[in-house]
Amino acid sequence: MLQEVRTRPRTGILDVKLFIDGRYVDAKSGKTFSDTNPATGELIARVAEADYADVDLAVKAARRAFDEGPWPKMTVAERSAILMKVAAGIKARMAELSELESLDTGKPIRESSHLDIPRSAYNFEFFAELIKYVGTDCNPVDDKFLNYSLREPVGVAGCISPWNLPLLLLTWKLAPALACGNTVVCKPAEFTPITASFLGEIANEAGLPPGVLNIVQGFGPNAAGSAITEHPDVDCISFTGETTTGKAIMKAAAEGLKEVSFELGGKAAAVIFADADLDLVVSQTIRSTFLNQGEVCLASPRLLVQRPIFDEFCKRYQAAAEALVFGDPLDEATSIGSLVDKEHYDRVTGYIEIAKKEGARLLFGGERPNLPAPFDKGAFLKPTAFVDVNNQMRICQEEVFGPVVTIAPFDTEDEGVALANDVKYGLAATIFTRDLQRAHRVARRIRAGIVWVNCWFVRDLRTPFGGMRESGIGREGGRLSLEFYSELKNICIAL
Ligand code: NAD
Ligand code: 6OD
Repeated sequence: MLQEVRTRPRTGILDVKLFIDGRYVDAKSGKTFSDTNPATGELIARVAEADYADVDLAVKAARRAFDEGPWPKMTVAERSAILMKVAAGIKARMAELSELESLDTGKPIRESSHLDIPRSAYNFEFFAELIKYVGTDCNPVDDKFLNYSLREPVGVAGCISPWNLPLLLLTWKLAPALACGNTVVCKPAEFTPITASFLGEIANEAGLPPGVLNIVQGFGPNAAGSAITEHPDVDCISFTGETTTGKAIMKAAAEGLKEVSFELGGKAAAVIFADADLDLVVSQTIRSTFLNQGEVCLASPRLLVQRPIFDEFCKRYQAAAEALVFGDPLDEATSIGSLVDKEHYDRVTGYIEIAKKEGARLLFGGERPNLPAPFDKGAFLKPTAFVDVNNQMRICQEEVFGPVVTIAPFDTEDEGVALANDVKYGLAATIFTRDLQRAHRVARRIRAGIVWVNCWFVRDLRTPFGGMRESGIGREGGRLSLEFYSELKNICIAL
């Protein structure tokens, strides 16, 4: 089976197929698309390109596995044990998957091997464990009637994920969906198809019945993505990606009144008060702006700094940003890698030009780093910061999704909060202060689903995760994920 999926990294071009009904298959049309390493521009994989016909096969397989197969009927303990084996299968391939995730995205290996792949395994462990402890209510009316409720799987879940944390964000959906007893048709992003394709062989080894997990590769609009969202036999849709895509998917889902869970774009602020610990602020904002090349929905590309420390912050932040190490993403010493793709690089650098035209002043960055071949052809971009901005500029309002930030001063707490809230997004925010009362006060006033105080991207999978306003619909995490992927049914018994 292994040979069908791909050859080994750096020994040839990978052959990524679709995984339908427990088997690796080509697209019915025979079409493939190219997947390149963005750090070098080299071709790394030929990927089977699914369209409506392939998605229909995948949905039929998932439907059959749900209606006739053992998966939804298994005991929770049996399902949990299989999902634990999936986690073990990911862990057993930790080095290989980390390397492939870095090759596919351009991210440093130290991130894929410490964040992406370990978290992907943990997503399965966490939900395999959690599902064992959820129960439902019983409401006895009197001695004549008894109500009890059951949580049942929704059916076939459609899961569509983006390219920035490919396996992490896909498994964040798959693990709870499967734990609840659903079957799944999923589609990874077209820029990053590789690591997801391994889940097929891992699932087979773990004993997941055929048809329970189906992986289609391909594009979004009018292609594999739309085919999932429009398919009448897909019962719910979990999507992570851009806000505009979320709007298109919502329209498609409305036709079948499918439930949706959306984790969408962000434009978070870090609100930095003058009393904050500046060493901590610099180390955390360097992470929150340049981790994963700034390609993180939770990133805080709007740095709002109280005026007394503005100049000092800018100086120290610039020094720390310029100390980040570019290089081969597979080198442990590399701390900032390549953007995901040349097309995305053009989009991000386009925003740098827009910001200049709008009158923002470039403080640092804005160009490619000098790198030796073959990385001279990669989509690398230096950490970039603009000052002298006003909040109506596009660079302050639109999601750039790259290592490009704005730094703006504020005077009062009210002003800091107003600036933080003055965007259409509401995913995350970070507050830096030593004043406990202010921290609580400001956290409550910020319109975002996730607020970190004196830290960033600290995750506990039990906590609610999701965005307000144009950053999403619904919350996932812990029991909330299990609620999305299940239907509550009440049964009333006359005694
Ligand atoms: P994207 O919306 O372009 O694509 C995401 C996925 O949707 C891909 O698999 C794509 O093929 C598919 N798709 C695109 N159009 C579709 C359509 N019409 N119907 C069905 N599927 C479709 O997003 P991206 O560029 O891959 O990812 C970056 C975006 O994701 C950013 O906006 C980022 O903020 C967001 N994101 C959000 C979170 C979160 O938790 N809120 C997490 C990660 C990324
Ligand atoms: O940690 C998570 O569960 C999560 N969904 C992270 C999203 C990061 C966005 O880029």
